[in-house]
Amino acid sequence: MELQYGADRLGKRYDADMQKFRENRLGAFIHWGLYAIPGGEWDGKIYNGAAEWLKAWAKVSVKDWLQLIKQWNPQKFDAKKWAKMAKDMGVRYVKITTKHHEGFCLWPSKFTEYTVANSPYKKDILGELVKAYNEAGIDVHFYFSVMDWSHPDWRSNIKTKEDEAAFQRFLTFTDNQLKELATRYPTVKDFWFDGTWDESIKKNGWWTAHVERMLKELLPGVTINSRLRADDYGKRHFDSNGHLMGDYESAYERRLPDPVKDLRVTKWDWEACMTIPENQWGYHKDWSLSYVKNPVEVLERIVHAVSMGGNMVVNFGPQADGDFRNEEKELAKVIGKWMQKNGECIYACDYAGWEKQDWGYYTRKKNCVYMIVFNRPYSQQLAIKVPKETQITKATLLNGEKLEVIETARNEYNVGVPKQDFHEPFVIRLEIKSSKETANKYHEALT
Ligand code: H79
Repeated sequence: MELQYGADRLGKRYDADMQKFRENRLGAFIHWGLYAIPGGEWDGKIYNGAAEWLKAWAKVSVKDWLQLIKQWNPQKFDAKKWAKMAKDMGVRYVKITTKHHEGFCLWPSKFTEYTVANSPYKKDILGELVKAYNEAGIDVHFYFSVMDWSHPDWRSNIKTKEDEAAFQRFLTFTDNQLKELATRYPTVKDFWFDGTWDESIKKNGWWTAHVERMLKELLPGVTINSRLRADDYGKRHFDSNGHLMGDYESAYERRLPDPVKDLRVTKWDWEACMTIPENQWGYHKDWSLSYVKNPVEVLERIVHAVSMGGNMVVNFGPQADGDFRNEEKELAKVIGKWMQKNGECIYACDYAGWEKQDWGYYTRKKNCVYMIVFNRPYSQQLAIKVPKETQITKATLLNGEKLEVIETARNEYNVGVPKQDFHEPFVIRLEIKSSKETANKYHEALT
């Protein structure tokens, strides 16, 4: 099918910027906006829904909601501390909400009055964060919600001529904000679009293609998520010919592919994002209302994503005072400690192409295949099936300690579990070689 606004490219990008995006593998999301002030509570009532959607749940008017700007004064905010926390956690990039659905901008945008500049705090939060993260060697990605509840010209659908005119004005406003972000903060590596699911955007697929091109002209190498895009027929993420639009798929939100059945995702780049509670992105004062994942559950999702050739972004919702809640600080520390020891199996690693086993996940970097063991077997044997013409030459822990490898059948091995109990998921590094020499000691059964 002939498409004007479909995929710009077939297959993965392999330039240095995309390679860096991919090799980073672990990121943090920061959801920070006015919603951190009420923290899920409006007029004495606590709403269980996502805190950054509180305006919708409590049916607060735009005017009342934006009054919160008068209370935006995060006295404990210290961009350097945030950068240190991210660095200690081992994330290689941070995705920051420049503007969420509410419309409040963390930078002093010239195109709206609803920004940090008009709050008691006044300072350019985004600018401070970009500087601090970059100084810590961490890439900054911008989250940007196209849907903007604060803007009178935003429409969820186009039904009248008036809607059409308003929405075209809205798209121009959005272009201006995006150009502003790209020129004020030229070290930004990625734009991650959200709030693009409405009919109004689906009817203006041309604009999504235009935005991607515009940002890539302003910032060569920048990466863009698939969620921005809609094609000529309003088809999103993947165009009407089934080709991915944007540079990586961003549909995995609070879920992951099936590690056995969904291997098709290894054909393109993708990035998943997750919340620590069931569904809270912005700060919510009561985390007891839903299940909160423990650090090993978070780790498992990180490893699972990398094992299928994806990135994982773990979300944080800082408090209105500029500090992080203790649960998030603690989780970041635990993940960081693990990454410090085991990061070798995450950064720059990819799908290994080996059949998944019940003890955990494989990742791969060149001739090293990593086994990340989440389920320690009572048999004391970790079973492995290798692809044809692959041999395991060595198995070690990351500290170099050798483990026993036994060939058990054609293309099958056991690695003995280490004697020590790590009390956490542990990693085994397999060195492999490809060779056509197949042992002829195995006989196929005639059945
Ligand atoms: O920023 C975080 C969320 O606030 C945002 N994306 C992450 C990263 C997000 N939340 N929900 N969605 C995206 C999907 C939107 C779902 C919707 Fe609805 C279904 C919008 C309209 C119908 C749920 C139900 C929200 C309002 C009604």
